[in-house]
Amino acid sequence: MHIKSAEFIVSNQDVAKCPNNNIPEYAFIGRSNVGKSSLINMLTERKSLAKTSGRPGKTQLINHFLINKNWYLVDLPGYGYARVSKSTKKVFQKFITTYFEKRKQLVSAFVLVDIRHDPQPIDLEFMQWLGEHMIPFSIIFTKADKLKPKAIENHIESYKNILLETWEEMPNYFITSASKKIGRDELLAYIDSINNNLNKH
Ligand SMILES: Nc1nc2c(ncn2[C@@H]2O[C@H](COP(=O)(O)OP(=O)(O)O)[C@@H](O)[C@H]2O)c(=O)[nH]1
Ligand SMILES: [Mg+2]
Repeated sequence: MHIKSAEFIVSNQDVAKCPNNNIPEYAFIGRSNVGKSSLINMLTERKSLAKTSGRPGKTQLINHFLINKNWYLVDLPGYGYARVSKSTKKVFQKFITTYFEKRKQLVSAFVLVDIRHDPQPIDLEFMQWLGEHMIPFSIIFTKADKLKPKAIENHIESYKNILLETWEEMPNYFITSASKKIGRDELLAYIDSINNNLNKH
């Protein structure tokens, strides 16, 4: 997919105020600092469409970007657990879960995880939550330039083994690097193929 245009449309915390039309959308989410802004800028070939920064947890907004005037790239805030008073129950921030529960235009989520790290409970729990809510997702491993090919292979293998303890099969995944532009073509082709299928129906 060639990116002809990438426009910022709107930011807000209220799912009800997200664009009200039938354009398919793809949501990017992960812990702060995972490389989400960098990946979005790499995909769209825009230097600062999504602001990158070393300061975690700054963005707490749902950001809609319109790509090629035919799909939305949605930049979600880094997730964390919400504090629920008098309870040790772990729940994700309300506006993130509300977004996924309510957003009919959502085609698929992309859950970003740093390829250097072992599976983190919060990432696994979030994937579990998506699964329970029947929300399709792919995993995007970020910062692949930080590891050698063999280490990437080993890491994916052990990640797979842990996921297979709860999943029947390994979710779809992509290996990416924003700095080396790895995985860009694969990811865009994947989104393109889904969009083309949607148009057929
Ligand atoms: N080596 C390397 N560093 C990256 C990559 N992507 C992001 N980073 C760095 O990771 C930090 C967090 O990136 P950012 O995109 O702001 O993460 P976000 O908080 O998830 O939006 C920054 O210091 C980036 O320069 C990558 O592909 N390779
Ligand atoms: Mg960011």
